Amino acid sequence: MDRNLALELVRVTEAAALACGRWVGKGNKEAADDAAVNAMRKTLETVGISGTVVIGEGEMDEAPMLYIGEKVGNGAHTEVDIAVDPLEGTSICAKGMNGAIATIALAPKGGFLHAPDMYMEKIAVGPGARGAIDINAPATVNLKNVAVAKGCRVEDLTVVILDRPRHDKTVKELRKAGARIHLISDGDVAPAIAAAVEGSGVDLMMGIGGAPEGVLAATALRCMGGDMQARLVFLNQEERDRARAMGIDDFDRIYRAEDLARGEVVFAATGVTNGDLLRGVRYFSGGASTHSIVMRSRTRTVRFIETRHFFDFKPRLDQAPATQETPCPAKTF
Ligand code: VTB
Repeated sequence: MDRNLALELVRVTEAAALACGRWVGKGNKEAADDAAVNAMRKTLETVGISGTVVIGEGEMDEAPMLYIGEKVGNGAHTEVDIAVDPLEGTSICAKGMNGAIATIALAPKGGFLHAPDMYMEKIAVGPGARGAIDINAPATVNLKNVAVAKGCRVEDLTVVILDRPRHDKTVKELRKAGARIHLISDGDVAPAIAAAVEGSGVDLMMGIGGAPEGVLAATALRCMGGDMQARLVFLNQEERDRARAMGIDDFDRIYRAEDLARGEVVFAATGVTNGDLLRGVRYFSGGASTHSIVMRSRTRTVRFIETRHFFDFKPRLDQAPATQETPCPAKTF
């Protein structure tokens, strides 16, 4: 895979972040998502690939852009599969809260786990705790093992977990064990990656989130030598049937990062709002700055890129929105 593709992908996530960056705090998550999707799709047209979206915004009829099966890229001969989340954390963006990112990942054909848009239980750590996690073990045991691997105390560890009723028991257990907890309202891809970044202040990401987000996180962790275990969470028979139709027959299977994202993979993300991993889009007179991460599994080179964009010279990148408010629904599961 051409290594320059990595930088091409940053252009794609930058464009998405700049587009939805204008919607931060405007209370309209659909519009923010639309802006990111359109910008990502447009920029992908310039990238030298023949890509197929395998993880995207949904099925063709429910998502006009970047739907699963959509062909993207300029038609060059490199055939790849694409996973996108043009705005991971739509509610975060709409509320102007921390942790929204624009992200894309690329794998050789067939490299990403093919699963429905459903829940996935995940535990992710950085290279320093590789081999220390076990999704079947109690949270306390994982904490102890990660602490030993990292040469610190459980009290020094920070665990990021989605703030959902389904995690109440785990959160209680983590607190009892003495770990520090960072509850997040949405967006579990960025903290999984942050766990693999020395000095980010995040040691583990765990809990039940989206399966597509799990595949994106796994791609990034493969590029960083981090470790992840995951298991699909089926809520009903329909989900089992859909998964079976996609070739999944072992419903209890534990997936490692290497099973979720196989072969030579590339990952890029740009911050939309500030987070543990990336800073958000910041505007200045005549332009804006973005903060991105881009990496490849082949070399494990991790680049953080700070870019200054000047709208007088790239007017396409700046899209000021009309104002409109849509409430963000409360979480119950
Ligand atoms: C996570 C998170 C997403 O969905 O995967 C979460 O990363 C899981 O679903 O940003 P619930 O919201 O139903 O708990 C998001 O929060 C939104 O897609």
